[in-house]
Amino acid sequence: MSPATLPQPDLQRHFERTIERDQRIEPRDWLPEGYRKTMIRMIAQHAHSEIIGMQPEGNWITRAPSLRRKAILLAKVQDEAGHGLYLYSAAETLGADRAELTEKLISGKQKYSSIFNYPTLTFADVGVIGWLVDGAAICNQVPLCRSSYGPYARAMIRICKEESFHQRQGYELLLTMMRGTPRQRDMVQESVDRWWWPSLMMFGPPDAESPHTEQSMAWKIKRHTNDELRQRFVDMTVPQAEMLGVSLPDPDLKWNAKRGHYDFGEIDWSEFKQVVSGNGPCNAQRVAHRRAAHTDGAWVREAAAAYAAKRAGRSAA
Ligand code: FAQ
Repeated sequence: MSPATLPQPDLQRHFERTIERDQRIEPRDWLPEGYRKTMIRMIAQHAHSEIIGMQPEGNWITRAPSLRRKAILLAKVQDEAGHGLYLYSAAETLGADRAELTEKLISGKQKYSSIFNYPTLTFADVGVIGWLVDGAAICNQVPLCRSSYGPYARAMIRICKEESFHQRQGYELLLTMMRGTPRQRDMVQESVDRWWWPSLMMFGPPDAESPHTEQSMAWKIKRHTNDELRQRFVDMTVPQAEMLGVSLPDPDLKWNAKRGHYDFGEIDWSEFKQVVSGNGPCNAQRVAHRRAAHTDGAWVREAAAAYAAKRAGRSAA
């Protein structure tokens, strides 16, 4: 009997066995409603983050200090659009409608990453986003290449390869600035001071306050908890900061030989809650910009739909 024709309890067992054996759940497989909802929420939030995430860096495209930096930045921002598109497609395999997901983003009903609600005040922010924000994204997303939902895991492989390039371009930009004038070095340090704590918040609330982690770990959607990944990011980043010659703005940051990890200070979770609930420095601006772009692009969607209908009519004839 093929899995598709099994009775309900057997379908549930088949789903659980697929997870236990570390095999992938594919779009045509039966899956519990909770799993579908969780995957759509997580993939949509991720897609929205990539799309909204184009704005902070996009702010510097016209003012990049050289043609080379402009070309690199343009390519990076275009990659982010591409990531958004793969991810919306992955959400569609679960029955989500892309137009509805966009509607939820621009009406504030669905979240995107807190990090993109902070302003990019100097060109050093472009480097620091590459180093810290893409660095945190990689740390979070490499394990998601083994996520149990096939289309998401496969999208993540390509996304991670591109994020690694993004991270290196950011680090290279900062290394160049750190070899420059004292003013350039100060600019890098000031930017690191602003982005460090928000980068740690990207991993989500502490495990004890994360409503979804336990179930998502059981379903092997998430492979590590928020706190595990945050610790991994800190451990990975401290030596990179030393190499760069910048300090991280945390007086409690120190190596703990007993734990084999860096200890770090308390994150300001009240700031995180404010940003996630729409009251960060740029939330209103980011969503308004996305809403305006969506409205301005209506004619393109209409033209594309009319063209597709015409072609479909022609091939039917
Ligand atoms: N910001 O129970 P948990 C990027 C929400 S892509 C806003 O821990 P979960 C690339 C969470 O959705 C960055 N909301 O949830 C780039 C949930 O909301 P709900 C995005 C957050 O899902 C780089 C509630 O809090 N990456 O950066 C945040 O198990 C440079 C409770 O949280 C992904 O989306 C947050 N930081 O774990 C682009 C990766 N954290 O719906 C441009 C995939 C949590 O219950 C430039 N996602 N929330 O009200 C994940 O790994 C997970 O969804 C987590 C959250 C870890 C983000």
